[in-house]
Amino acid sequence: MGRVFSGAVLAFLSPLAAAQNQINMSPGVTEIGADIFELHMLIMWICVLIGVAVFAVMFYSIYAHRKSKGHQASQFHESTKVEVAWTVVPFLILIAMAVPATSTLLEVYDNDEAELDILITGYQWKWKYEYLEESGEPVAFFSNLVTSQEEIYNTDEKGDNYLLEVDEPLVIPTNTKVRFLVTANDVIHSWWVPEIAVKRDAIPGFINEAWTRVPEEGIYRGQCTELCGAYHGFMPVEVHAVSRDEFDAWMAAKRGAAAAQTQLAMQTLSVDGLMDLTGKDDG
Ligand SMILES: [Cu+2]
Repeated sequence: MGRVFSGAVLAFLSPLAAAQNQINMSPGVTEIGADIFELHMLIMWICVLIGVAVFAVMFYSIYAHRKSKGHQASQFHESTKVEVAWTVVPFLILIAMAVPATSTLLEVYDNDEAELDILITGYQWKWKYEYLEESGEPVAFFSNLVTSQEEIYNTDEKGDNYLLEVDEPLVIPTNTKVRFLVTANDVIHSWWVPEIAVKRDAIPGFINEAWTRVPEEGIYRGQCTELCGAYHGFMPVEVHAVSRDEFDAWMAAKRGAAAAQTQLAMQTLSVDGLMDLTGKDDG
């Protein structure tokens, strides 16, 4: 019922949609994002209707029953009927709002049966992404802002992705349920990518969960959305959603690079170890 209602309202407002989306939240590209958007519109229109009805009655009463026309204040103190009405009516309205809100929330928090788990850690002021998989070389990397200091401080000409571009984006496969485990290493951050309907606080010592299933390939951008210090505005999120094949190829390349690095580290270690044994590292 909620969907039909908000759908009708949306259709009625469609000529305004373009202008409206400049200030309204975005439904994004995911199914869950569309559900959240519908819920938001439904609740907003219920609030608008209540506001219009209450103010209409109030303004009418003030005008039509004004003292200068000889009206007296009516006495309804301790009226059981009125008291029951103003308790029961809001109660029913709240129940009507709680039903769609709860069903959407249950969907948002349904983190089960994810096909890919990614640990996201907030740092002052960058993000770390770790792909949690049972087998294979672990893949983990930091994602840093790449907007130049020159562009930030010395020019008024800002690029299209000003402060929203990173050196290593998070890569996820499309049409796959991806679960994010969100935490932080220093202070509270928040990982937010509106188009894929994920916004979760990153709190040191806690792991919060979120998930998405992105149907379309594309680049989705977001930001840290919890004031986390001087460079809070300089830790963007960039998510690349790619086809499964492309993702597998990317993962294989990342694993290869990670393996090479591990090998290099082992070699360095063993050389150091040898030097320790022979005592030749003192000079
Ligand atoms: Cu932050």
